[in-house]
Amino acid sequence: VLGALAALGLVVASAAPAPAAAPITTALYTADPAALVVGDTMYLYTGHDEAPVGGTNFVMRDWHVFTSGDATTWTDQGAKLKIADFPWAGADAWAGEVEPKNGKYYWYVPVNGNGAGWMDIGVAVGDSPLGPFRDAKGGPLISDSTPNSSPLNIDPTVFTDDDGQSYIYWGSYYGLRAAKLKPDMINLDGSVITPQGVSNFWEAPWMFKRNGVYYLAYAANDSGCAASGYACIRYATASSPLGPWTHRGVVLDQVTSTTNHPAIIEFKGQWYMVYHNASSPGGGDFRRSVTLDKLYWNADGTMQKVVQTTG
Ligand code: FUB
Repeated sequence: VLGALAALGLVVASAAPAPAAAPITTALYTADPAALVVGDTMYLYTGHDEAPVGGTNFVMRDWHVFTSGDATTWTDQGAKLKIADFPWAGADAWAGEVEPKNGKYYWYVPVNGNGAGWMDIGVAVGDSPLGPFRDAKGGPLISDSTPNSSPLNIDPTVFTDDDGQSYIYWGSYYGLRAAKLKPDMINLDGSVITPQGVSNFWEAPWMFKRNGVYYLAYAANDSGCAASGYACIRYATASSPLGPWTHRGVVLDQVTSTTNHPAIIEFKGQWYMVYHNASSPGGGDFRRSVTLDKLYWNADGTMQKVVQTTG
């Protein structure tokens, strides 16, 4: 109604400034958030961009953990995991995610395994959300030698259903893959599948469940939602954890960085879209910053498009 009145010139829009789209930190560049709520705390597990100004490639050597009690003020708990924690890996600390299970916390991360292929997925384990974390397996959980794992083994998202079964999704370059995890969380259980119905998947899957419905958000880079070279966040729903999926639309438009990477989570009764952009001072495609905005639901279980706070 207010919008209609404003269109008729009958109300003047409030002059109150929108709250700034504050990055979780300006002390370092962060990317690829994964969110986890434990008790009264939200944990963000992020990548760490260290490319120089003007850099044209990712320089990522470790992952940080940030904590907050109000989703506004964040504390950097430090680099809780680094490439050197995986003796078999050599570079590229890309987008990971932490999953609690069995009283432990499993941190799944893509790394350049220095093997025959390019990227592998490893897993570290710790006894608390802040670790300390150690390599749980002594080698990759997923590598180029895993059947059907091609084209690119990055961006793992792990989801545990109400019956205790855990699933891992991963992939990039239009290749999405999924598999069950064994109860030990460090081995795949059964065959790798290619989930069906995930339109325009590019990378960065994030899976969760709400009101009995499975949700898969992911980065897409088609011209229907993003300029050339950029990504938006699309999502799909399913009635079972391995699909088939039904595409539901765009939940986050493109941002100021070419890449984007979603984490969608409820914290203290409010849902959030956690993502990254290049909007911090000195930022860029390889000097990204994690930020978050509120996410709202429609009555039919679809997500409203997130309004990016621009400050
Ligand atoms: O940060 C490196 C890569 O860029 C991630 O793995 C992708 O999700 C994209 O954000």
